[in-house]
Amino acid sequence: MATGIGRQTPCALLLRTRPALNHALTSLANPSLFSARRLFSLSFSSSSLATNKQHKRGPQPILSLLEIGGVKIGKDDVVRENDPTNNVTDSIFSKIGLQLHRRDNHPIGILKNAIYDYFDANYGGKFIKFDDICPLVSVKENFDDVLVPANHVSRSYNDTYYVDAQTVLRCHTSAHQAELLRRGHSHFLVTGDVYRRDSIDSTHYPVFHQMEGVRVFSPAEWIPSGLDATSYAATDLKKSLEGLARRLFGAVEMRWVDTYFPFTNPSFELEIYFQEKWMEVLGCGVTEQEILRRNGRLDNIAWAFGLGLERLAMVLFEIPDIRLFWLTDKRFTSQFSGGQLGVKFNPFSKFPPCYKDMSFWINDSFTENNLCEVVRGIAGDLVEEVRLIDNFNKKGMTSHCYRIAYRSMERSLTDEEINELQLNVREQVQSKLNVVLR
Ligand code: FA5
Ligand code: MG
Repeated sequence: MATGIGRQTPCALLLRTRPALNHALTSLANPSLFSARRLFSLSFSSSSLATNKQHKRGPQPILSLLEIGGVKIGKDDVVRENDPTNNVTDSIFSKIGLQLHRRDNHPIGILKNAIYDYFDANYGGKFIKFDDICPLVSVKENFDDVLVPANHVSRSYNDTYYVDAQTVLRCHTSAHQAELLRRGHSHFLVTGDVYRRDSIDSTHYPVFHQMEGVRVFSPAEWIPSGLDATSYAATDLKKSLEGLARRLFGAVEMRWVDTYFPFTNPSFELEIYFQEKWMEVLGCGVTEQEILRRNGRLDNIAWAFGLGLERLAMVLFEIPDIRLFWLTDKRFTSQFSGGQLGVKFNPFSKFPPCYKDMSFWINDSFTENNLCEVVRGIAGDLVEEVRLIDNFNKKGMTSHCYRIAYRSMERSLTDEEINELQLNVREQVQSKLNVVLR
């Protein structure tokens, strides 16, 4: 199950980490065990200000040295196999710098531009846009600055990709809220790639894209309304996001759900009915006063939201599986072009899935995210879903049975190929997760 940034599971932090990383976590109390180096100067380059320039970018080769938003990133700095403070994998590194949101002919880029247009039209161009801020951020920026409690599950090595004990691949664009508020911005949008260790299914992927929106109000704005500041901001927030949803989707079934985020109160999620289920597409709320106070906005009130761009694009373009966004296959990419919102994805013939079940006795450190990381490490995007289908206890031991669905987006898989993948998965699940296969 995905936990997300909002929900708090008590005591989950230390219990749900992979064995090799338990050491890192228990050692966190002793900073001298770590080279406390900060790898990256987290500067905002002037090019992080998005312009309306049309970028024409094709698929890019995987490089071992990247430059994003003026920050240089070497592969060896981000992926270090034998360092227990690091849990970034090669496949995650291969996604850094691809910036699907900056490709004007990609569904994610098309959607970003449509949302820009909505805010420009409704707020007279007041919202400043950032879409090239480096995804490597400090633990402080990702968590502390937005009041994520010290024991919140999202801080665990099980949920977040750590580059070292002080640096993570941002797990949400909220990591940039505090800095931008401090810089005096009152209306801003931040779009970027975000990274999470998560479950595997058609709406979850370990790298996805979010757009953060923040609007700060001064007392002169809410006082005439007769509403208290919080109700004023909450009403404006919902109105703004409902307007956006109507603009993008026209008539679509949606509902507001009350939720919890450490950085907003009240907090809400918007869900849209898609593929016969309610799908959560965004989180939002009225910014905690403490965040405004710390960043020099004592007398103000603000709202903030974080949109899941893949989820919205799935609804908009009728894209049934989140893995499709990463295809460089022309049969996918040629279907979309800049500014065209009305296009519906036309699936190239649907290839059959193949299901493989595996049962094992788990241990205390077993987590589904760790299992998914192992499966993805072997099968990559050929894995469509990893689902717990049976769970029982016997003599103090717990058995899990997972069903893995393999399916290529581009071609038919052979039995031989799948059997080999599954054999590898069984071996590595046993050796890396220390579970006992049944
Ligand atoms: C957040 O990330 C908050 N930072 C959002 C926010 C910002 C709330 C500002 C309040 C104020 P959450 O973990 O729910 O919240 O993620 C936000 C959205 O990202 C989700 O609604 C969903 O659309 C999308 N999302 C989350 N996990 C995944 C995933 N693994 N794959 C694809 N999309 C995801
Ligand atoms: Mg959520």
